[in-house]
Amino acid sequence: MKRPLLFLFLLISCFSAFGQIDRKATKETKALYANLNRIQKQGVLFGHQDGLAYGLNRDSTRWMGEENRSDVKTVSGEFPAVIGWDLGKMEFDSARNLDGVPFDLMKKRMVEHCQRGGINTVSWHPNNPIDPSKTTWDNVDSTIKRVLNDKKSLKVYKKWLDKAAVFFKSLETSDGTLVPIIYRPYHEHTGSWFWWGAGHCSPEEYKEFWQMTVKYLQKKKKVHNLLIAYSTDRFTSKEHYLERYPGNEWVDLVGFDLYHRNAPASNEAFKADFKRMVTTLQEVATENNKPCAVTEMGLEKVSEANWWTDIVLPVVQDTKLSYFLVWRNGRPDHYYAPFEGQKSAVNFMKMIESGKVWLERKTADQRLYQTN
Ligand code: BMA
Repeated sequence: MKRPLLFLFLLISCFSAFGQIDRKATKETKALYANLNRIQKQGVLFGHQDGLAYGLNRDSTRWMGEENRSDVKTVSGEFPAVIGWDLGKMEFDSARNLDGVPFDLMKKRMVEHCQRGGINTVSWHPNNPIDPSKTTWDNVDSTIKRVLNDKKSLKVYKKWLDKAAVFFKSLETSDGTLVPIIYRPYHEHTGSWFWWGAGHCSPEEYKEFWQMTVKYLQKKKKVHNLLIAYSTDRFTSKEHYLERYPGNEWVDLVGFDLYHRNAPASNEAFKADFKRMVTTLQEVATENNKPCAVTEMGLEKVSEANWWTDIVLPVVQDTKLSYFLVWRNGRPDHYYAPFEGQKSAVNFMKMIESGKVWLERKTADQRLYQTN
């Protein structure tokens, strides 16, 4: 290769290695991607699923839809840095998602959160496109294969994607700027509890389905405010983690989901597993030039009073992780973040006071949507 050509080639590969996959992404989406890379190792952002939509009161009754409220804010004085949302039931034009969050409210809170400088991430637990009466958890075998090969099912599936595309493109701030979203499709696929899980499709089918989906949203529907996140469930090795990886041109951020169950008996085993998986994830992130995150985690009812500083902080601090997100405060027997009076609330603040885990203020200071 001639010198100038070689230089051009190196320049292009350098840009493609560090840029996000959608070349046409909005300025703010590109900035978010660049800033996620820039702030690596400065701090890990704290995230909470549905954290701006509902939660629990001191007496464990539920609240929903209040302005300016989040359980983390009641405990700490600030909102979480990252908020997770789910599109489940959007496929049926339902007014509320699968966990009862009105889509109108979701949209409003997403925009507000972005305007304050926080990050929104979206998952989707859709019903089954082969038989829409079956939920995400109904394990209809070979769904992906059938969607890919059957025109009618593909049409149903694309109609669902159309709805998500309309939603993503409607997320606008008051000055008309699109809200960047970390979109995390077909998660926990190393497990088999969802129709896209490992037991129901081959690695090749999963990859093809992923690529078709991302291509449809970005190229056909021209959704340009997405960073695409790949997130497995538990994995045993780097090879296992990458078995269904669709490729660097189809993924912006790498992550995994991992829940802590059976505490306290499992505390040490969980910590060791969590550490091992974070280490592997960082290797994958470094080798593929991607930011990384723990896209879902938690201990139900945060039943260990010192969970945050004994188990979480030692593993997440001083890593490349962009964020970790705990699951929703859905019911008195199903919650993952502290709320007023909850037994881990004091310890949660201790984690925040370490300065290693950031809530919204420190995150907003980084001006993630601006090019620095
Ligand atoms: C699960 C539980 C369910 C919920 C689902 C999707 O972990 O929280 O109650 O419907 O996630 O958000």
